[in-house]
Amino acid sequence: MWVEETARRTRPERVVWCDGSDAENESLVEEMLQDGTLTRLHPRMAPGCTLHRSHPSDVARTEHLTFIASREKVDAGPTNNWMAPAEARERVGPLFEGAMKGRTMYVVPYVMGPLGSPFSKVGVEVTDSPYVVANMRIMTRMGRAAAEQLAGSDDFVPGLHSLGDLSPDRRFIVHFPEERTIWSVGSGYGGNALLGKKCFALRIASVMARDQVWMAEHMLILELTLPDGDVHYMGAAFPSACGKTNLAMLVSPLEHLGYRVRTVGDDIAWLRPGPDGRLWAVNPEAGFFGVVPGTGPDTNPNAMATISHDTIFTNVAVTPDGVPWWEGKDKNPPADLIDWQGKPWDRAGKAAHPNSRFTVSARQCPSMSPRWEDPQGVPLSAIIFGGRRARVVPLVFESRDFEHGVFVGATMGSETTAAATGQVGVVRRDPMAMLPFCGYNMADYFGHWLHMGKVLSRPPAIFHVNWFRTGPDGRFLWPGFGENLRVLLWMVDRVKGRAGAVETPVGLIPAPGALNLDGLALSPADLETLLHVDRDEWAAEVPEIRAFFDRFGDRLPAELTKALDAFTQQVTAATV
Ligand code: GTP
Ligand code: SPV
Ligand code: MN
Repeated sequence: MWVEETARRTRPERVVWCDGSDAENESLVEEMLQDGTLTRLHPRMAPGCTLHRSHPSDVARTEHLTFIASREKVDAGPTNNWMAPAEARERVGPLFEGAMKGRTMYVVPYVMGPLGSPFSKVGVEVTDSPYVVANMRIMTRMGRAAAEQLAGSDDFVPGLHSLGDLSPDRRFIVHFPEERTIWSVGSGYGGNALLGKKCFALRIASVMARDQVWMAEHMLILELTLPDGDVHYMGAAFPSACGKTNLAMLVSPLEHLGYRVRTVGDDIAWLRPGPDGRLWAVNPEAGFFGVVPGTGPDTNPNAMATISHDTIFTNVAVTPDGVPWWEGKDKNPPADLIDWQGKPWDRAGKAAHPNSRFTVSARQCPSMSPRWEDPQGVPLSAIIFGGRRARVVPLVFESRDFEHGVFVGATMGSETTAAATGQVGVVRRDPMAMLPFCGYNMADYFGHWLHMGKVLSRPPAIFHVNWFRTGPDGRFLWPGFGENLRVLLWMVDRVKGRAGAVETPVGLIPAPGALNLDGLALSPADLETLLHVDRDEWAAEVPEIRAFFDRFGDRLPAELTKALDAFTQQVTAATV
């Protein structure tokens, strides 16, 4: 009924119910190759790969055009754009009228979460973009399996998507949290258009999670195996383009000693309290929509293997014979490169767009954990928050307890990146890396986190990391990537109660010698800077954090006000 109603409104030339089969995908891809939506890449160097160039004004999420249409403004909260549902019907509704004239409307049923898992949820996206269909097929369990899981029930999240005219002036991504419905028009790009991802699995799911006592988080999930066979799972929330995919696919420099990392998820985690009082994590996605630039054999060899075939590349550069290229793939750009806009590369600007992406099935990733599709999920030993901070924030610190960890997450800041349109490199508060993704009032979201801490009898330890601290010359002080393992090992040792830590105003940092740096060429001076907690620098952060908290008025949980007061005291009080 919903599909019929949508078709009456958007008036497509035909309606196609997607089954997700190979044959269906092949004919879709063929169509897109014909009309130029896709270009086939080099048959030997990039077998099964295609390139899509999006409209140059449609290359990243547009947060200023993303709305929560709750009935009451206060339920969207001060950090979301709010649009009254009636206004959405008046302003956005007409953009769908006849929007699919002359186009095909695809009906895409999909499951978020492993098939058959009690925690999985069904969505149905209606879209006029075959590129979206091809991406959804990789990113979710799409087609017949989803229709089967739905099995005649009406318990699904409807998402209506149309490319419209791709003009940012007529672009809206609107979420109706009470109706659990999504409308997106005017963009074909990633998080704006693949409605299962940020729109459903984070914004709508966060509302469901609040009501049903679970959590929907912008987190990777990784598995860490120790030499004695002990296995630990960790969830890490970093803002967009701040290192989730890379950490999830980390190749251990100490693999020969039995320290190994495997991947469960790289972007989103659905977390539930288990009967054992621990927090259990499921990756609702089936693929990766990952940042391409910076992905190379030295930084992320697992991703390189994953995207070596059957991958959709969006907005990368290519050689004339169709070999994809991007900054960070290797040292020397090949001759005669064609840039992400399809023009000869002038070598002045970037060849690949800084937010160019790969879409690829998780099954192609050599580091997937055998438990990545476990219907019950995996139990978390630790949660890691992190941001991109050139200054102030140390490499790693541990919160004193879960409640303090919520304060650490609620106050985290990060420099903006190319994953969203707007200025890049500006520090903003991005609590739990959820600023653009929380579907309700963030003050209530903080309250929900605090509540979860009480529900869990064995809550995960909470840490904060920063891989991006720089020296005066602008160079990253920490080698990052695979070497981040060393920080994970300290965390596990802390969880097991066998690593030393030192109190600072922000939390506990590794005691001298507690970080395993064997075989790492890191100067003692750089290590000292990396772990340094400067009271004056942190004191300078306080007014901004306080101003951020003030936006929530009396809706902010009292625990957080108290924690900020205590923190302020610690960084401003005279030392003895
Ligand atoms: P989204 O998909 O937007 O949510 O991003 P993400 O959090 O998965 O970020 P990703 O892992 O794709 O990394 C983004 C950029 O940061 C890439 O260019 C990486 O090369 C770079 N990066 C990731 N990890 C590290 C690190 O440990 N050190 C440094 N210096 N750069 C890193
Ligand atoms: C992000 O921006 O956090 C992403 C990419 O993971 S997108 O799917 O566009 O949201
Ligand atoms: Mn993301």
